[in-house]
Amino acid sequence: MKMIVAVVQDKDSSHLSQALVENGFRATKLASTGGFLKAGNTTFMIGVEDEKVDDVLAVIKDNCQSRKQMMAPMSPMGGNADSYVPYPVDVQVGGATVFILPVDRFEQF
Ligand code: 2BA
Repeated sequence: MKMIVAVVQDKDSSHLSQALVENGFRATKLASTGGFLKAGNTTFMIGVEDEKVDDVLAVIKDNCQSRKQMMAPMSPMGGNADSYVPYPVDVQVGGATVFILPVDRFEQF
């Protein structure tokens, strides 16, 4: 069994949840925040049998798209001056960042 951890943009999360349910996959959604943009995103935890991993990846790929996101200048006041960006920049945010982890044991009580 594998645990698929997928960080996706909030805009794609409802389509992805619906598609996972329609394809018979179980998932847990966690509200998360990107460390770089400090914007909300959604992290999916999807436990699946090894042979279904590619099917889940296909569903994720079909439902998550890469987009450009504007990163506004951030004031260093009260924040960390090291991360100060004095001008707006476009950042390409990926459709999904996916980690596939081995599961030692799975129990449900
Ligand atoms: P954020 O950390 O908010 O990053 C948003 C986007 O900003 C990233 O898109 C990337 O294009 C850019 N970015 C991130 N760190 C950067 C840096 N140090 N310098 C320049 N540009 C940077 P993605 O790579 O598609 O990542 C989307 C979200 O996926 C991330 O949001 C983060 O929440 C998660 N993520 C990405 N890589 C990760 C990793 N190795 N471990 C854990 N979470 C990760």
